[in-house]
Parts: sequence; C-alpha cells; structure tokens
Amino acid sequence: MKKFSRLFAHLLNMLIILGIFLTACTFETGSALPEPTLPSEQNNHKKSYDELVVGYSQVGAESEWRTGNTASLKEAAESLGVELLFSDGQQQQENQIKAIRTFIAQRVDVIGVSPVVETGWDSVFQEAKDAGIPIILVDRRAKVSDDLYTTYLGSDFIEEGKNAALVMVDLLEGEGKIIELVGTIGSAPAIDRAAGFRQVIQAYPDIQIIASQPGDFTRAKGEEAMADMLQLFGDDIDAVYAHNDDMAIGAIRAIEAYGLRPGQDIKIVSIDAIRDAFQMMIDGKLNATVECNPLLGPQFFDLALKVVNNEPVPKWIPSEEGVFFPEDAAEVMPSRRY
Ligand code: GYE
Repeated sequence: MKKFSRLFAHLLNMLIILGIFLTACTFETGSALPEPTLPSEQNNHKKSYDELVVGYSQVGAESEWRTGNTASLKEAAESLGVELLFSDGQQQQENQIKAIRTFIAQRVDVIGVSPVVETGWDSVFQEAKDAGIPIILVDRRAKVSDDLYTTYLGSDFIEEGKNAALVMVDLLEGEGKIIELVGTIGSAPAIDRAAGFRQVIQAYPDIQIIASQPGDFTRAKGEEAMADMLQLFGDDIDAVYAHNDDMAIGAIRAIEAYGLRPGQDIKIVSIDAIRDAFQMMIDGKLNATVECNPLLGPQFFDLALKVVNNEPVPKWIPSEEGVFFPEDAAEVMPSRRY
C-alpha cells in the first residue's frame, strides 16, 4: 500500500513536471504571435509613409487651381506609398463634415481638410480631437481655436490681395472704377483677398470698387456676374479684380461678348497663375496674375508623417509666391505645372 502511494506520488510529480514543460512550450509557440505592446512602446514606434493612412476632405473641383491641387495630393500619395482616402466635398460644407466623420469612424492616422468656408467646424474638429486624430488644415484656414488643429499649410491670402492691388494701382495710374469678382462667400481666400486689396487701395481716393459680385471661383459664374455688371455699368468700368483666374477668364468672355477689349478697355488682375492665365496674358487679355501655389501634396504628407510621429511642426507653413505679367508670360508658361 505504501509502495503504491509512493508510486502514485512519483507519477503525480511526473505529471506536474510534464505540465510545466507543456505550459512552457505553449508560451514558446505563443511568442510567434505579435507581442502585446504597451501604450508607451506604441508611441515610440515611428511610422513610415507606407504605414500611413490619411483621410483628405477636399473642397471640390471648382477651378483649375483645385484640379492641380488634387492631382498634386494624389500623385504624392501614390509615389510615397501613403494610403489616401480622398473625398470631394463639391463645395458643400455638410459633405465635408460627413467625410470627416467617416474618416474618424475608419480610424485614419491623420485628417487633411481644406475647409470650403471659414466657420462651422468646431464640433467636427472636436470629435476628431476626442478620437485622437490630428487635423491638418491645407490651403484654406478654418476659424477655430488653436487646439482644434495641428498646423496650417497654405498661402497668405491677405498678401495676395495686397499684391493684386499694387499691380492694379499701377495699371490704373491711381484712378478708376473697379468691379470685384468675389470667390466663394465665407471662404478664407475670398475674405482675405478682399481685405488685402482694400488695405492698399484705401490710400487712393480716386480708385473705387463700384461693385463686388460673387462668382464662387468658377468660370461660369464669373462670366455671369461680369455680364450683369456690364449691363449695369457698361463703359464706366475701368478694371476687374477677380479673386481667381477662372472667374477672370469668365469675365474676359463676358467683356468680349459685350464688345469691349479685355486687358485694354478694361484692365484685369486675378490670382492663382494657372496655365490658362498665361495664355490670356500672351493674348493681351489679362494684365497680371498673382501666384497661389496649389502643389502642396509632397509638403502635406511630409507634415502628416511628422504629426503622426509626434515631431514638432510650425503652426503655419506659408507658401512662397510671386506675381506674373504679360511680358514674361510666353517664357514662363512652359514651366507652369498647373
Ligand atoms: O485660389 C481658387 C480655388 O483656396 C486658394 O480656391 C484656393 C482657391 C483658389 O477655387 O481658384
């Protein structure tokens, strides 16, 4: 009986040892699975472009500038290997808000937004912040508190308005009546390009803006608005200041249809510096275009990666821009990429 119980104890020991061994083996195989990472370790892992998932909410496809901007973003994503979820807001804020909410639900790493208008973004940006997803503003600013976005990449629209005005003052030799074709109402570029322009011309009492007409940054609406203005003011109009080239090109059509010579009878200054504007300058129909750079793709993804990897970035990365005139148009045009 004693012998039997010793044998039993021995057997039990063997079983325990075997159990320990098997458990150890299980741990061994278990280590082939990804090791659980602590949150602190996760933060230390630097992502690379091919691990980056970016949601981008674009304004729409209203202008040549925008087409160039979208192409730049898509090409850069493709060549860097970034996964880009792209949404076209068709110039409607509600579409953009919906897209941002979808990106939050998809748990993207970072969201890029070009806000169609300046206001009304607080709650959706707060939702992104609560989900831990950084927002990068691209091209257009939003009027939100600083903690609701990480950085802004885009132009100084006030400066563009001032540059357009300086050229206009020169063209009008300090005297004349101007029609202003305004971009999308409530958008950062329309607000700032109007303000910058006025800051300069207010020093010239003989220069007046006799009407400001919305043209939504499109050729069709620019043409329509200018046709209306010609009906109202006719030969009294000395100049057109258009917030973008597309509206200026629309205005050129309207002026020709009315029987006046754009660029001569009516001076025209606009903003963007798209290829078609260079052609208009070569044809003598546009007097100057102020550059606004849409080729923001590579810079945007560079920023996005830095933001996701917790590297410091400035609050605003302004673009460098110039002004172009008809005398340089033929030489410069071949090198324009939008
Ligand atoms: O000037 C205009 C476009 O936000 C800077 O939007 C951009 C403006 C650009 O539709 O052509």
